[in-house]
Amino acid sequence: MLMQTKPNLTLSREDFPTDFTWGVATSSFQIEGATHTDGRGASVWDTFCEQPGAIADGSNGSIACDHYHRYEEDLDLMARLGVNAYRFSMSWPRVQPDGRGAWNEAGFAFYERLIQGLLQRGIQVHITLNHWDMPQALQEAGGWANRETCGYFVAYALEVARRFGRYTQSLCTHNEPWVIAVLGHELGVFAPGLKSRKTAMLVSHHLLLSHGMAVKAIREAGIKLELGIVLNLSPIYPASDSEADMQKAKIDDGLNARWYLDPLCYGRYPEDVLSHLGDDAPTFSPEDMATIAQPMDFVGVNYYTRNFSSSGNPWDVNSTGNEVTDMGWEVYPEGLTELLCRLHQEYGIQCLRVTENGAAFKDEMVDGQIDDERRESYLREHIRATHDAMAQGVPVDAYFAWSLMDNFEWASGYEKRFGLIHVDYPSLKRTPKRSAKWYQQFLKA
Ligand code: GCO
Repeated sequence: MLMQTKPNLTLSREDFPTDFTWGVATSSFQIEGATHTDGRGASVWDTFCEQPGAIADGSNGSIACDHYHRYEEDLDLMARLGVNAYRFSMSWPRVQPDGRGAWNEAGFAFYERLIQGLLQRGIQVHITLNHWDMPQALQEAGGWANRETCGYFVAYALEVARRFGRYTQSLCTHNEPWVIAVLGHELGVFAPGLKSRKTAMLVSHHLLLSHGMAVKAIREAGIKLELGIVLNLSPIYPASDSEADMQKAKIDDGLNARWYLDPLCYGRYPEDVLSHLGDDAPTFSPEDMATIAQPMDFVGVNYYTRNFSSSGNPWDVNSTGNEVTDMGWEVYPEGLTELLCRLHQEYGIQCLRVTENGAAFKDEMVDGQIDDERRESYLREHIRATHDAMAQGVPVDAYFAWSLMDNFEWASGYEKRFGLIHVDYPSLKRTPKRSAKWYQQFLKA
């Protein structure tokens, strides 16, 4: 179906292929709560939240949205939205408290209830195995900096695929390896809070390697389901046309995007980044690189904004005058179109999914309603940007809004709200916002 761009006209669901997947996304640590319930082990984020000053509002994930107990209500909310897919993550320490050895049947039973609830409502199951909350017990044995963790991850991935593969549309190995490596191990602003670029780059290698090992193992086990990875990709632009800024933008793009896309798609690290890293580059073998480059059924893209690089400040957001969200991220839907086109043209990716897209804005409840027009507009503009890429022949087959509901926004705690559905803390009352009603209407049409 050749799709035509529809400049300035309101897009409707009919402007997309009938089999296009429309979903919402969440992650385990951000919504489940019940961190000490039914045998769940500690994750690195439970430990990180206890570090003084780590979380802006001093909160943690012990309750979050209490999705662990309220999942039926949340499933009904998804069904009322009219989505046909739900992207969520499995808490590794909930099903394997130590990250190796014994499985926790009560943990698997929760995900069984959740998955059956989705299927009963005609909602596709899209699971992420690692959305950052790896078992603390493994961290104490070196975590992702320890190559043995790759093997433990494969055992976990195989167990999940064996138990749930028949019900699952797609299985993503890692959500945003760059965030785990750089924010978690170089800048230390995310769990586990380490500050070593050399460690961060070794972690990124082990995340990519464990991805390839898991994909290979699941395929060799003959378990049929779509396998892929999810990357956070922000197109990076030079803050000016000076040579210094152009060079900075190139290496920042290298560190954020090409360091992951080149091995996954071409089986090699980018030479310019390797030389930029020098002794901080990880050691790796040709066998490692061949393992990483397992063919994938999809690549998920989490898109929020673009970034600018200036030789002075590597993450300087250029003052473009465009609207910014409550995270300080510029609203730039064109960046999503450019990114999707690049991924198809430069990397030949044959199945792309927008696995996260959304915005935090300060929500105000007035007479029991939240009139989040800016979030509605953000979603509408980025759905259009997705359509614009598809009209240029880019193979995108899904869009997941981030997020189903307000939740624990990592180091920002509960201060930043991304949900289509408002969560009142601590009553935990769910209230669909204007954006949820818009998405519902869009999906009904
Ligand atoms: C990410 C994570 C989400 C975040 C969302 C807003 O992409 O960073 O997958 O867990 O909450 O992106 O920052």
